[in-house]
Amino acid sequence: MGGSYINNKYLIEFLKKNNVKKIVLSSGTRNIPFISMVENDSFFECFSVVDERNAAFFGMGLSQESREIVAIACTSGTAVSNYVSGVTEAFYSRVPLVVITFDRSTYVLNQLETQKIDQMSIFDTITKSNICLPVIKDEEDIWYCQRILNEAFIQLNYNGFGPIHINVPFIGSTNELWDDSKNSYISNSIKYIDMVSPFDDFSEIYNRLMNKKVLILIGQDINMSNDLKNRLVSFVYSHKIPVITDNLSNFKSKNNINAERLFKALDSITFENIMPDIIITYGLNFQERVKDLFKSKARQFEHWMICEDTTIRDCFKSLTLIFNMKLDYYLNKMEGCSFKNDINYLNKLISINEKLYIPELKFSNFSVIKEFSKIIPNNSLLHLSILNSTRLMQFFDLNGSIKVHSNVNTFGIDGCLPTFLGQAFCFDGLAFIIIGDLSFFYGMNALSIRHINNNVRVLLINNHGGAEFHIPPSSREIKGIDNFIGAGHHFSSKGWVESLGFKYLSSNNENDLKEKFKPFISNSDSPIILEVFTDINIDGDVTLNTYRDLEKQLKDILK
Ligand SMILES: Cc1ncc(C[n+]2csc(CCOP(=O)(O)OP(=O)(O)O)c2C)c(N)n1
Repeated sequence: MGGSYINNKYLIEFLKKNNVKKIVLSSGTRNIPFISMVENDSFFECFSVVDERNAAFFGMGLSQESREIVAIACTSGTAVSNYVSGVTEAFYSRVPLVVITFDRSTYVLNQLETQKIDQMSIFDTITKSNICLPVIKDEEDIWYCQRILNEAFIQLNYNGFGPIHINVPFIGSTNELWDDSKNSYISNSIKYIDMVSPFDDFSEIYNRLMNKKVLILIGQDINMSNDLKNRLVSFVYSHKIPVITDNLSNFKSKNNINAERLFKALDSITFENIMPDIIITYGLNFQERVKDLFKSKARQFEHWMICEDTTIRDCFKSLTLIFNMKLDYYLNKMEGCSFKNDINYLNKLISINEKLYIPELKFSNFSVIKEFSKIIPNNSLLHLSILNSTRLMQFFDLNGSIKVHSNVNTFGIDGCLPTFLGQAFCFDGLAFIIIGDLSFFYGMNALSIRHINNNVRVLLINNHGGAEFHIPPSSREIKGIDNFIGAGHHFSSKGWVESLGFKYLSSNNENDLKEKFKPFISNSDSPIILEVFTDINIDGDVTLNTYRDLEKQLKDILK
């Protein structure tokens, strides 16, 4: 089977795995590889219907009476258009059809190629999933192809039945079909993703956990009730599971491991010391470095995700199981499970976590955030703006009563200030934002919103540019970094914020800052901004040196 046809091969494996035996085939060229494969495979029962309009209705009838999922497959062009009436009826009749359309290369749309139309837009409103397989050229294509096949087949019979559409571009010559030298990607195993619902029997899950090293990772979450938090704490204690978290997880337990300190200290070799067999994730986004390191070991562990919707988020390229349920259902279902993690694994991670520390820091954005992390009052709200404000605060463990937000999902510097002001308006207590100067000046118009209460506190770290771009060594190599990349400037917020009735405080050194923090964290009859000036190059150096220090600390700990 030639390289261009590997997507066909994967598609056929997914048909088999989902027990799709009946296939209605309509004659054509682009589907020759597929037809050759299925007609010579005894698993399939093939039907020939030349007219695609009849083929779709015929397939629907087969499915309705046999109660099986049925596939229909045709060539490109108006052959596909003729499927529309049958697939529309199947959609509204909730019949599980796998609609397979073969296609020319997606690059040649509108290029005067015969039998080439836009096949993806045709089924938008009448299928539960509408995917176009890649032509396989490398490992990334293999991962993507299998991921979207998993996505589509899960939709086929999840949350009600209905058709799915799979478009398969065909590139190359049919002669390659018999050319064994093009077999290079076939050896790759197929990775299926199982979806488990609260109604399923969990005994198989219990078995899969036995004798495995398990880690839990909690991503961004601001909605977990205290009751649920307590139940999750009991769960991780009784099963002896370490929990990787950051401040945005808004979850505390004695098994917590600080993601930022640990993962900044790890590299892909030292990571092997702590790699689990199974990582269970819950919540929204995770820190970048966590994703990078897990991806670097893709498929050497299993990723199980607890998640209320059916979107496949294969962020470590290792997803094998989705618990499609709320966290409390998951905890209920796990009540009968006697699994216990290797206690040495838990202890090792806790001990590393206790030993890693942030060294003494020169006055910089990092040191300002470190000092602030020590004094932020309990029961406050804290919004961390993109980028260093979020990243640097993650090195410090905040008190569990502080509610921590950040727009880390779209990661824009545009919305930090107005999002925070909305949150502060609804929050009963002091509300803080830590924000960089570019993010601040981007959103400063938001400060003129009339709905700002006296609980608002803005900690503006002004290093006159994007410190992100000043972390060496890249910053040293890029000439003129301040012109456009780091967008250097000499602005201050003073005039603007005072004109709006804010109390303005400023500082540029450690001792003075300690003094300024006192009114900043106290009640006041106006909102307050504290603008702290740091040096952007020192900020970059301090950040890099801290990363290097953590890496060294970890190597010493692991010796
Ligand atoms: C809307 C938007 N535009 C551009 C970016 C790219 N970007 C990421 S970080 C950053 C600089 C942020 O600088 P600043 O707010 O001063 O924070 P610092 O890195 O100095 O802490 C930029 C421009 C983005 N994330 N969002």
